[in-house]
Amino acid sequence: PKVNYLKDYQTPAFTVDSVFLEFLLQPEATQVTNRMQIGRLRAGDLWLDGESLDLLSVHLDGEDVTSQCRVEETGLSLSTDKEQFELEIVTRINPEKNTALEGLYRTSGNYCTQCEAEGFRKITYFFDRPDVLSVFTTKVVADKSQNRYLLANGNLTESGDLPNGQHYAVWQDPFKKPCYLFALVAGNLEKISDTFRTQDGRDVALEIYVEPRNIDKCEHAMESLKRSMAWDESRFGLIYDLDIYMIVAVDDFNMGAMENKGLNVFNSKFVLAKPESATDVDYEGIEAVIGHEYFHNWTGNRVTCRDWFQLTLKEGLTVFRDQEFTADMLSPAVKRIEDVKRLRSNQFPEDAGPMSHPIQPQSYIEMNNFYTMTVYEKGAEVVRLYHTLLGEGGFRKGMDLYFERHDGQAVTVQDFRNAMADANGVDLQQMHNWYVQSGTPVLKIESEYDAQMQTLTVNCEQSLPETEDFKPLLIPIGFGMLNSEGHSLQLQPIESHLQTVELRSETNAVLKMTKAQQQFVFNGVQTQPILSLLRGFSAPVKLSYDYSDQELALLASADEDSFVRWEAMQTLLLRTVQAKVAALKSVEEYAVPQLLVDTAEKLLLDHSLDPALVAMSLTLPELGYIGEQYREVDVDAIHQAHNWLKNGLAQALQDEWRNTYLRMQDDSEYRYDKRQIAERMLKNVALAYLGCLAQHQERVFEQYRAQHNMTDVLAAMKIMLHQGHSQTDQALQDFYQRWRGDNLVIDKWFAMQAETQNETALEKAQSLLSHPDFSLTNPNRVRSLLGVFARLNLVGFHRADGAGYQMVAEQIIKVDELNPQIAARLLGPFTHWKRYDAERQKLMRAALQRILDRDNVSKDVYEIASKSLA
Ligand code: B3K
Ligand code: ZN
Repeated sequence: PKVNYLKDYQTPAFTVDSVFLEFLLQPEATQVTNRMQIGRLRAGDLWLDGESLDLLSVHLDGEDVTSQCRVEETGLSLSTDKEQFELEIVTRINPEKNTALEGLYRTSGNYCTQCEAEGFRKITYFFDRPDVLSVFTTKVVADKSQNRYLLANGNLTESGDLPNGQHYAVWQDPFKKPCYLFALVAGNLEKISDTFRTQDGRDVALEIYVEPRNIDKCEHAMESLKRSMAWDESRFGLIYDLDIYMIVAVDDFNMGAMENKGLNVFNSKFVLAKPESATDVDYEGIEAVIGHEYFHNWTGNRVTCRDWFQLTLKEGLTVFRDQEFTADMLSPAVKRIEDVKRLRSNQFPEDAGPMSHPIQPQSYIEMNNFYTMTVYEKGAEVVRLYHTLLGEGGFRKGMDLYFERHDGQAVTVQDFRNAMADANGVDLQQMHNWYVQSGTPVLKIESEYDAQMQTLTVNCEQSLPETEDFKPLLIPIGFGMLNSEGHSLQLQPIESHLQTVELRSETNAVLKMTKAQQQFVFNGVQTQPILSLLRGFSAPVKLSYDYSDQELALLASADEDSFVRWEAMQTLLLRTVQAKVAALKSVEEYAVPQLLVDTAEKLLLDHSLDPALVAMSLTLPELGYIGEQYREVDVDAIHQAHNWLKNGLAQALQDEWRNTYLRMQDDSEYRYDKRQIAERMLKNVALAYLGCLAQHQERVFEQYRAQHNMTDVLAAMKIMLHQGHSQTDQALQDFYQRWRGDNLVIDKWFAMQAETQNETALEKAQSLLSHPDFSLTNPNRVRSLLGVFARLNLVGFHRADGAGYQMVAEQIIKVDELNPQIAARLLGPFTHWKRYDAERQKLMRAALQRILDRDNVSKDVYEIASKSLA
């Protein structure tokens, strides 16, 4: 397959000043007429991208030139030397047979589209690249009884009935856009409506379209949309631009959602919610994704990407914006920790594996493979660096200048950086190194205290382990010092360091590291201090600093930065698991350290703390994250040590867990608010520990039976499954009967079973494959069973005999025939084969080879499998 390189970028040879599209919708034979007004910028033939299209006719300024076109598998070319012309192309496509869910497809009998990244070429021949921007008019014609609503981008300008039970609608989008933002939806949906009054006094119609059975689950999405619009106005001064904003929820969708101009299409998982059927995590996800897609209207749509290598320009920035939105809606401290966890357990491994790439990749075979944690989440961390370095005011100035310069354009990450730099009169050239180097930087810190001079010297060293010729990064290091009582010390950098140490308050600083090695010195330090490092997780790096357990215990209970407190407690827990893993391999005895128990107890007894922070601090690190700490992952030992520590803490703090559980009980009606979420979180962490103890089993089942809300129900179910409680099967059956027919809840039913790690995990997953509700064509269902099993069920997937690998590989091959994007995603866990023992390596490689060695392997799967084996 062909490799695309950033270095080969060329500006477009033609402009499309306007395009008129007409769709005659038929499930198996939709006719698309595409009339473009084209202008020439450079000499040469005309090349239009197109895939899997039936070409019916081509007219150039009214003349039939169909027979002069050269049609290839990936597009069509035509010789002409005209400067300005009209080209009309008629093609036929089959939405019903489109199981790849890219281009125009059917879901539950409705029509919808997904064009990003390069799906528009499956609808018609076009310049399918983000730097060709055009004004779109879309006419949709369809059977009226089957398609009550006909939707496309922009404003509705005309509609009416036609003979033979047909009707039509014409939509006009006044804003120039690339074709990846095109959307069309038709079907028998129902909608809820609302309005939003903008800062400048315009009323925008808001509409959410869903399948009729879901109409009672849209309210939270609508409220989230209004909050997003208000937030973007107040935080960034960004106002919505069309008269209408539509969201459509569909059950079959490859990702979370899509920011098509004025007509977002969503995976129903990120729209539908009611307390009985959605968890706090679902509610937060909906608010975040609704926000994310809405924020794209400015960062992505009004200012778009020049080419796909710039993807992080819109995604990193928009993720940063949605993170800030959620932080403002809920709790900044909690949100920051959630994001760090996500980054570490998903992006760090990607950065360390065979698919490792910089946030600005330099080449791709299939662009869809680069919608990654690196481009999104690490990209957002890099945007956060500007924010940390420039401050909220400086960042805002940069954003303002970015829009002033580039509204209506397709630009690059350099353009963004230049706006940030110019608006603040600073040099940000060094930030470039974050865009072009892959891998997670290691930040090694050592400190020296001189009691005589009362100085503290902080020695910092950065490196990128896998990169030769590494170029130093600009790393802001959040910093503070504590005395042995846990009080913050005043910070006095020495005179010559005033440039590189930026004081944010008397006790809080940012050390600006620009060199491979750098020293920061503080005066007037009267006692040996305890360092608080990387406050707020101020950069996406791995910190190495030799803390004693006592220092960590102190930070966990006293630091002023909640990230550092959480991190210190997590490190203590991690160290304990690691010590147990080592002990399991020797004859040594090892007991849960008293210091750990005492620190945990302190947190549980300090009622002034945010319950969410206590809950997150006392949750054991995930198995995957623990595995990350080892060169060779011993799945069984880690699993065993993890369970051992959980049981140990359950025993040691029995009374505190019970008291906490009771203290966090709340029988009032479910609300999605900060306090309730935090209390449920801590309550369910306490219940998970209690669930380890036989005498508290009944409590878990009680919580299930109460059916108070899905957060509590699901927490109880997972504990029962994990502990193998005697009521588990009864609860599973009851859960299924209650919710059969509600796809999103049945997804949870599959996922919680797929996740449960025990000796029969694989057999369980296998039996679920033949459950009547399992389907290989629905991405959510595939992810719930196969995605969860391969990614989270380490015990089942990595079974020593290779049966786990074999089962997943077989399914990936089947999925690849239907939906290559989803198949490629499922490969993720296989790509980390180097981290396992020799025998497992062999088995994992064999599975990859089998997936790769097929005549009809998709380029999506080919790219990932071949790079992993190389
Ligand atoms: N921009 C889309 C993702 C498109 C993925 C294409 N395979 C959703 C988002 O990031 O908002
Ligand atoms: Zn996005």
